Amino acid sequence: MPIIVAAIDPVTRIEGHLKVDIEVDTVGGVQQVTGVKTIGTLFRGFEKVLEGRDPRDAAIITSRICGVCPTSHAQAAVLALENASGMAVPGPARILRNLVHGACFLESHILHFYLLSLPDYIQGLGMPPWTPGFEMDRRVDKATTDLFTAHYLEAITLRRRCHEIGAIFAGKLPHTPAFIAGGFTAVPSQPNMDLFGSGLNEILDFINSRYVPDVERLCSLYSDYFLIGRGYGNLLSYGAFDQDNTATNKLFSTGRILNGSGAVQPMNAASITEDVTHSWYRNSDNGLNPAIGESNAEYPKSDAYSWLKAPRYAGIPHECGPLARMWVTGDYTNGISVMDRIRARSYEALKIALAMKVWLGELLAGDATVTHDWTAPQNVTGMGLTEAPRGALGHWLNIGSGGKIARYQVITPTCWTISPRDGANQPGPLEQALFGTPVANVSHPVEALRVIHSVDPCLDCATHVMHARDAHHR
Ligand code: NFE
Repeated sequence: MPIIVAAIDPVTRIEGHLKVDIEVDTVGGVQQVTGVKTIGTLFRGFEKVLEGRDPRDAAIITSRICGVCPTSHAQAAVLALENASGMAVPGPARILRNLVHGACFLESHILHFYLLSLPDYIQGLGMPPWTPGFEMDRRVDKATTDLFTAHYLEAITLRRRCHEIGAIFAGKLPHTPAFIAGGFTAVPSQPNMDLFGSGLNEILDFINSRYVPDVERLCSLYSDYFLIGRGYGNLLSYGAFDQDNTATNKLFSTGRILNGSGAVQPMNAASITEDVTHSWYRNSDNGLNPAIGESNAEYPKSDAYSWLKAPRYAGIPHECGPLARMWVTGDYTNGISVMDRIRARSYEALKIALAMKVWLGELLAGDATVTHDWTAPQNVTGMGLTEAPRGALGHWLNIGSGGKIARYQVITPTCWTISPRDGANQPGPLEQALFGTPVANVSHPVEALRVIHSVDPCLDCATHVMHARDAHHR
């Protein structure tokens, strides 16, 4: 049978602009994905925007990279500044950051399951955004569909509650101004802590009574998806949510898993490089560690097909995200697949919400020791590693002799997971996960879409700016 080529362009129900080209052929009697390219269609350019600016602007500006994980960018930026000056933040600042950052994770995970993934499986309401959609194997009966749909509508309110409780301390969400180098801008008060606590209880109740049971329902209806979309099985976590001021006791551990098994491997940021062989960046900047990284666009460029670079750890592709975090931390080791990613994300939401209750209990009303003064050091480098809802997030910066940003590099989770091929011709993690995915109807490749959505792509985080005169997808 000839190879059939399909483009999912744009992939909908993600953040940002992603195109996925797939080739489908019949192998061993099964029609399946035999070739794939994941294509980031926009240039991000925030690195260039930051050059020459006051380092304290970094948290405010990089938050604008994305509306879904802005708090994670603020956190990575202030960590990079504090790392550059060798500063630790006061305990209450660490807790307040955790609470706001946690609220961001809960909002994003609820969004992912109900609004972005669920329409790949159930009929829903006969109206946009449920229609138009791919034809698919509907396995959910009417009563269960009605239940899912009712919870979908509740999820919209609960997402708002997540932003509301975060904004109690953050001032506003998304794009909080409260994360500053040296600490946090708000002092907790008893009424604010009570308000946060009651909102958090409401969200925790939704996670316990709706989100986790709904995920289990979907897992049992589509249990074949525990065997689809595995990929390399290489998992990466930078770790996040400091539980004390040691910087080693984190809710999510730091480390890596290779090929889905074995002991947790160390993670040393010196082993991270960005390959640009198949990316629209200058080949002369190939393979740099982000501490000395460059983002110089080169378009057109032969053999290039994405605006995402290809981050590699010791040359090896890794996926990141909730499954990686939960695995490295020892909380989830069932498997690596579409359904495992969805299930680990829901368990992670529960773990974070419960941890937030503990952190809230550690705050003292009126404790005003929330920040230290931060003055820009000169001729230093800094690195801020944290986790965003979609996985490992890193900011690297150099501060020059004038106390201004001389260099800035961002590697987002989506850059890891949705990277293109590298110089060794190794596919990116999502590309690898798509190989072998069975596709029943190539005009409606919903099976591929389920694999894509399981990693929750955010191309906003990965790529950004388009030229108005030249804005078509490639
Ligand atoms: Ni735009 Fe983001 C997260 C970051 S993904 S959502 O989570 O950083 O690359």
